[in-house]
Amino acid sequence: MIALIVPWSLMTSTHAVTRVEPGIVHSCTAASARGLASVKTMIPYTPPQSVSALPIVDLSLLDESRDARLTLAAQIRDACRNIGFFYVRNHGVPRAVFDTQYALARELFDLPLDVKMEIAQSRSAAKRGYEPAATQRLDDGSPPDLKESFRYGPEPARDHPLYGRGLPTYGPNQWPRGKPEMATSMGRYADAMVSLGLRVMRAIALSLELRDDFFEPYYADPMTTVRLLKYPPHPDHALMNQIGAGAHTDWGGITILAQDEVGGLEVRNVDGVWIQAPPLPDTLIVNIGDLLAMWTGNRYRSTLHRVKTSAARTDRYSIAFFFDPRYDAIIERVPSCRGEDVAPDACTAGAYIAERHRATAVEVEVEKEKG
Ligand SMILES: O=C(O)CCC(=O)C(=O)O
Repeated sequence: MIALIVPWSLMTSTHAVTRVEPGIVHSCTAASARGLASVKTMIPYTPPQSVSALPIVDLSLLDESRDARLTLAAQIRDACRNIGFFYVRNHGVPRAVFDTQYALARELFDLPLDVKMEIAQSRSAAKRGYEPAATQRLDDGSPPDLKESFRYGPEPARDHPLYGRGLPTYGPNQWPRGKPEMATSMGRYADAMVSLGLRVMRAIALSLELRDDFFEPYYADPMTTVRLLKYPPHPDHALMNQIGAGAHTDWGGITILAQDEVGGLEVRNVDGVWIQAPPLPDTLIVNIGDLLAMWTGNRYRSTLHRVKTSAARTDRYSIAFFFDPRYDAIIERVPSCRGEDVAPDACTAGAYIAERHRATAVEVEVEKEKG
């Protein structure tokens, strides 16, 4: 791996992942600055600029010359500061991988409701499984979302210290009965996204004037979720302000989103205007989550977005991949985003994600937990 630039970051050695006792909850406001106050700011805070369309970056530049990598880093830096979203082209994942995954999503969502409810996410402390419509309220000022979803991800080994302790992602997946091939086929998608996620995090590290492998220790054993989403056509019975997915920010490191051709994703720019994020051929959308914003002292924006359901009689499918740091990583400002002024906040990644799950779940009957 090529370490580009960063004489400054090489002078610092404070970015090791801090581990805490598994399961201990750390509040995001309670943690201390741990003696970082004397470090100079490399990347100053600058107010975001208003954009009317999401920028597009070419990820293949990551494998090219030093100048090409610097160009990519600068484009990502601008995108993350201004809107927190960008399209990625030349991401390297073959189209067939997405075709297969969409076909599997259709097959899963087409199952009878009682079969899907056998694998309800409410039965899983690891937050894996099927979520029926109206069981998540991403915008707490609006009615529950119209989408249905299915979450799964790479399964840690059963002797993993965090496995089965009731923590998000560190537990078994739930697969629909009679579909033994689904785990294997969907696993290929997750593998492709993990590889891509690591590449994107390298590009983001460069954009923050850090070594390109800066985030790797945090992602050694990450919280990783693939979420299949199905949005119905906008129903006649929808309540006021009830849409596919209410306005929200994502919670973790980055999200990599594949969407079909229907459209409906909107992102709020700095002027408060909702701009469209339509599907563009052969691209994916990457957006910054709350933890990455925290890592940067909010120089990078974790931006509100929402999904409107279609007025046409069409279902919309999308596949979100949430690539979040390991549960017990303490997230505090990266060296290039520390200032002399304020004590940086810090929190554990897992505690933050667990709290967001709790805060957005609509009250449902919780059956026996599977771990
Ligand atoms: O389906 C989409 O386009 C966005 C999904 C999303 O925002 C989410 O799952 O957090």
